[in-house]
Amino acid sequence: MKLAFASTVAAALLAVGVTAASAQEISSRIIRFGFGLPEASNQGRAAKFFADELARLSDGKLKMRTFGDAKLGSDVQMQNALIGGAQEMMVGSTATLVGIVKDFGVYDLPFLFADSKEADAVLDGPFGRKLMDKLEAQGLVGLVYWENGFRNLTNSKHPVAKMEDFSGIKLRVMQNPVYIDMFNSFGANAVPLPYSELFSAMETGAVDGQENPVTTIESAKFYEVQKYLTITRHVYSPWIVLASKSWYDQLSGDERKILQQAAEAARDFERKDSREASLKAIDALKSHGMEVTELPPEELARLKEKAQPAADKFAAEGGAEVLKELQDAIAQAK
Ligand code: TK8
Repeated sequence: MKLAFASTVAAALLAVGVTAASAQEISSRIIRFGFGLPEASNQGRAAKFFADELARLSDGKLKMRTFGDAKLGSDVQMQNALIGGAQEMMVGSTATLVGIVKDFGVYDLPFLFADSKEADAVLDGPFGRKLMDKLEAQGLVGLVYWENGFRNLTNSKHPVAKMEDFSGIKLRVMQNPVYIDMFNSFGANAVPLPYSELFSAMETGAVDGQENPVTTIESAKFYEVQKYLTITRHVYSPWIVLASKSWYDQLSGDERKILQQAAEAARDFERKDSREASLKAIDALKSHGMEVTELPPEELARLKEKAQPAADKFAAEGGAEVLKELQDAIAQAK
């Protein structure tokens, strides 16, 4: 009798335990998560980590399907698909958000962040959150920032060792006025293009060069079509993980919590992985035949000076306040 009672109690407790877990409101959902880089890249590895983490935290109910290589479209196309509710999630550049929230151009002003420690503090702090929150009125929800990284220049024409060497280079830039102004001021001929069209543009000679972090130059095999790499570190570029607001609004509180938790875990994984990869990338690029030029500090200073009008223009066209806020946040992070 006693034994039977004890096992009934045990069973009841077990049942309570089971109910507590399933009392979490989590529906079975498929989440399409798009990005531009290959699966075998820092972006692809973190996407996979994100999907696995989401499955683990939701007992397999939140099923994230990852689509690399811009299979769901370019960054701009995906942003619009999210706004329209045709796609659930993506990770992509903040730079191409300027058409939606102009203030996002602030991250693209050159030579702002000294290192990734400063970037992490600012992006994960109140400044980064406040800027993200401006997306909501436009139909997007920002979850976290990942690291794209410090951008460097490549081209197929000649080594770039000083400002004058930019002249005559047709250079693909992101679809963002700060980049266009900045590289034109260096003397290049800036051509805005979606990332998804970049490789073939370099292959066919439609453009001579581009600028991206060394991790991307390696994983996207730009060394097959670009001979010269110059370490400029002109901009620290974040990636942003976005959700469709119309989709996100349908999620329960528990689902949102899990989504945020998984996105943050993936962010931490991604930053560590990207930083490790970027330490090895330059040697890998050399072994693929790229010629690497370091820009001396005085040339970097000249670039910085030349880029000032691009920053002034951003400030003059409504960006003064957000720029000041970012500069203050960086000063605090130092
Ligand atoms: C990938 C892009 C890429 C970015 C660019 O979709 O466009 O050059 O650096 O990472 O977001």
